[in-house]
Amino acid sequence: MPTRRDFLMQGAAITAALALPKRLYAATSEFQSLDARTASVQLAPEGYPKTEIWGYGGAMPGPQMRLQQGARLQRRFMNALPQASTVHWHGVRIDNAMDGVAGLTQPAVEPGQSFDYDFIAPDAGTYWYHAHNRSTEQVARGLYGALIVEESEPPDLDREEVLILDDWLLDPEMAQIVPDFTSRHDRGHAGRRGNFIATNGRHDLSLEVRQHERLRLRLVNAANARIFVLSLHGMEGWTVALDGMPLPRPEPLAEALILGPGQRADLIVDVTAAPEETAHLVRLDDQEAASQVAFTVTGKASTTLPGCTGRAATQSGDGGDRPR
Ligand SMILES: [Cu+2]
Repeated sequence: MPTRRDFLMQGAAITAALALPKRLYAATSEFQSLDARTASVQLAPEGYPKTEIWGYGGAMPGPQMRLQQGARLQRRFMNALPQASTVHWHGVRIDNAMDGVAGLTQPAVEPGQSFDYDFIAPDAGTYWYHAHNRSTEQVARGLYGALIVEESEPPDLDREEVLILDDWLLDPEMAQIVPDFTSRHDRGHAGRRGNFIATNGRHDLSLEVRQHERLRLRLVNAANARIFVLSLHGMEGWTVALDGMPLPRPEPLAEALILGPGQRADLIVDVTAAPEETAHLVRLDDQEAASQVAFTVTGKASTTLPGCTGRAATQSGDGGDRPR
């Protein structure tokens, strides 16, 4: 007759056997997966067909990655695209082996295959990741996302927003991506310029803010060729970092900010527009101003902001309802 001890031992053995495949699985799945695949998204306004894109996680932009300075990022890239691809971590100082440049630092990852990216992010800042095989096609189809490396002592802000600016070349009837990525005309002119401009995949991105709120706007230009010329309306702002590098001192954004393809800029902005008004990140196209992002002012924040440096956070006493 088995003793209680035998039974327990047997139970332990069974548990161990059951645990074995699970443990093996766990050991190989430490990496979060980052898959690239085709997807349909509503890019053009409602009423138009959905646009077929290529996206990380089937989304555009892909998932926002956020980690602390000095932390480790591990992603298993799984390629479910009809083309070989890689992931490049734009601007991050990492080993060549992890830099994701097909044909230079690694072979392109074939459809159905995977590659493990594993690196430490040494510098805080605004970065982005994107495909780096046939980039003119793959980035234009939507393969990118933001990579935010947070500083250990963040500036005194109410909140931040990551804004990825892009333009898309869509056929005007079916709203599908024009599949000629090597047009001689484009090459001989200003590159592949889109006819449909979006922020975070939305042509009408609108965010709610409060008057006197201080935001960090992390801007990324993910377009192939478009140079964004930007200014602020209803907000006062400073450029505090360019391409992930902090500036020696904040620079007042008095005139236009020019953001070329691949570039990033960190702005700190104070909402000056009054409640019920709308502030804007403004895009200047050939002297014409258009709203790139609308900021609807819904109330007042409870502090006044004396300036970008040395924020004293004095109480304004104007009846703001934000918790202090
Ligand atoms: Cu890049």
